[in-house]
Amino acid sequence: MGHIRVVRWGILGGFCLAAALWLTVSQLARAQQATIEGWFHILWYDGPPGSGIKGEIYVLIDDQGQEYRLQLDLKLTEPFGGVLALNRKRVKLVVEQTPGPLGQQGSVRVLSIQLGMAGALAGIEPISGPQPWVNLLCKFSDVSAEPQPLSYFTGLMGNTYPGLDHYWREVSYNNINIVGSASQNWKTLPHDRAYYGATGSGTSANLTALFNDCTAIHDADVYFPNFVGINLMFNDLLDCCAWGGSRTATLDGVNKTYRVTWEPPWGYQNQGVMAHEMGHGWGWPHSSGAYGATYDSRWDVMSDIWNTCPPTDPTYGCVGQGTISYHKDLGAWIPSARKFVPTLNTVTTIEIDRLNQPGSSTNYLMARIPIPGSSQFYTVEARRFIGYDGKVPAEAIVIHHVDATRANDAWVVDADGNLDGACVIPADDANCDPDDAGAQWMPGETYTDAANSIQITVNSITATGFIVTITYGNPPSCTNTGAIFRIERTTGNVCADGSFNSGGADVAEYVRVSEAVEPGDVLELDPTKPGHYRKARGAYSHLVAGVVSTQPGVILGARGQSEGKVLLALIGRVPVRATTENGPIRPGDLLTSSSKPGYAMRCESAHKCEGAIIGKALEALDVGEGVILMLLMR
Ligand SMILES: [Ca+2]
Ligand SMILES: [Ca+2]
Ligand SMILES: [Ca+2]
Repeated sequence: MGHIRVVRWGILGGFCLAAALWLTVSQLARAQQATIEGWFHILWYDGPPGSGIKGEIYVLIDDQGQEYRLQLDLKLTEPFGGVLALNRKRVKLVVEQTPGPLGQQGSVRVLSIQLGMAGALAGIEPISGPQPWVNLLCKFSDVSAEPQPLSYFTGLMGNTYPGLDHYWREVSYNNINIVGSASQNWKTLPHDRAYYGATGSGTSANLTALFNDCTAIHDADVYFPNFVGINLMFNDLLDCCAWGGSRTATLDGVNKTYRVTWEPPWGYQNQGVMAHEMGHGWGWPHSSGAYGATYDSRWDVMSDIWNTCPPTDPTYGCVGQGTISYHKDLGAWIPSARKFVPTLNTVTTIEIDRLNQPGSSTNYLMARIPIPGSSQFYTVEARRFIGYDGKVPAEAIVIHHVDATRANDAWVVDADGNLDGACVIPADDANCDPDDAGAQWMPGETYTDAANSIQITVNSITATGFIVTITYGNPPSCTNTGAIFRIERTTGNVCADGSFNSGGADVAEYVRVSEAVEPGDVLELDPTKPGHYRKARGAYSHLVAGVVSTQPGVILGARGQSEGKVLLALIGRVPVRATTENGPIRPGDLLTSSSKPGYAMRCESAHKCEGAIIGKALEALDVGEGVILMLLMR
């Protein structure tokens, strides 16, 4: 165990002076706070099948190769855009020592972060071209087993299914390959498992010592700067886990940040684990459902490998599925022309092609929908059974909610789940399964984020993808699409550039009645039954509302049950029952209610029937009762 060396906080005038100012760990206890400087790395650890063990740790590697395991509140990383943005960057940290050791190096708690010069390898960066990795096979001095021969490792990196060169070419759309990768045969480490903290549990493995010694015993045969990544393959268990991430080191006289994985036998004996750990090497985090679990999403090689596994490959065990569009986009493998980003206040229907082995060279591969007023966004992608996606849970549209300020950036959006980050069973808002029907967005289904005015509707399945309509913000209805007649799927709006032409003569609305009525009856509000109408009763009724329609041209309020309702004419021409009890009716006479229920009569002056006018007579009625045409008025 190396002692913790720190620089007294506040004294440091320049990094070049640091060597003279190192203090020992005992002095740190008195100094309380200290500043350390070096390269910030995220290291992800993954337990064997069924263990559910997972997580990530944050380390700082200083220029002497010393590793500090950091206790880091992710809130401190928010100003930088989240912890991924700091990965592999030069940082200066104000820290304080915490009482107990965490891992073999002890632990320091981060109080503040200062981002230094740009990293040698960005945490998030485009990845393209050949990405050669070297496999170093290292035996503990007290374990003689060689779980696989050298030829196995050569095949694992190969370009036939399910070799990792084949895998990464397919998943990256040929943006990358691992041509130039090499494997170095078994050599024996200078120490036994206990020395390296390889206890088979916890996070006790001394990753620094394992890295230093495994690279040292192969140093004579390998020129490390030729490689982007190093897979450290051990012949027995480490601690709980396989590890993936990165490390800054000076090898062959060159200081460089390498993508690194630390593998127990069950790691390299499953292609999917290697794909997952190399994904961490690219800088990708885990993805998951919104339930605080990590290995629950079968949509992503960076989540659940084991449940998509069967049947296993006879040689290479569990074979990984593809990865999600968020991660492919981090690698800049999705051209901007194939990434749909909606404009605020629009409705757009697009075709999204399947994410693995796309069937078209021009369709969208993903939609990225920013959540207004935040750095969060949704991704929308199409998953189909093909190639490495052959065992995803379903052929469906899959939506992720991405927040780079949390540990698992991307969470599956699950209709029968929630977004509160916890699995609470039993609870009607959380079934804790991000692979089921709730997470599979099928034709006819719509995801709605009402708070952010975002709606994603799956319209149909195509030969190689899905048609999806994305409503973003509050689009004006009937936006000009160029079509002269259209029905908007998401809103139900009917839009036409021409006029509406109908055979009917009035506009009517469905209303409830409290008694039987006939077309032509004059109706009034029923004061004894709120929300209902009845035949108008009494002359000059101020409750009059209209006339029961005979043949309406436009009907309002047609949604829902029409039982117990009649059509009340509101505007236009309509036949009405009338009586001459207030004198003969002439065309142009104002009409109001009469003493006979449901009948209209002449109104002798507008003043007298103010508030009680139904309309204007269009036909005459000389004597008695009859039906005449009337123009509705208010
Ligand atoms: Ca060398
Ligand atoms: Ca679910
Ligand atoms: Ca569904």
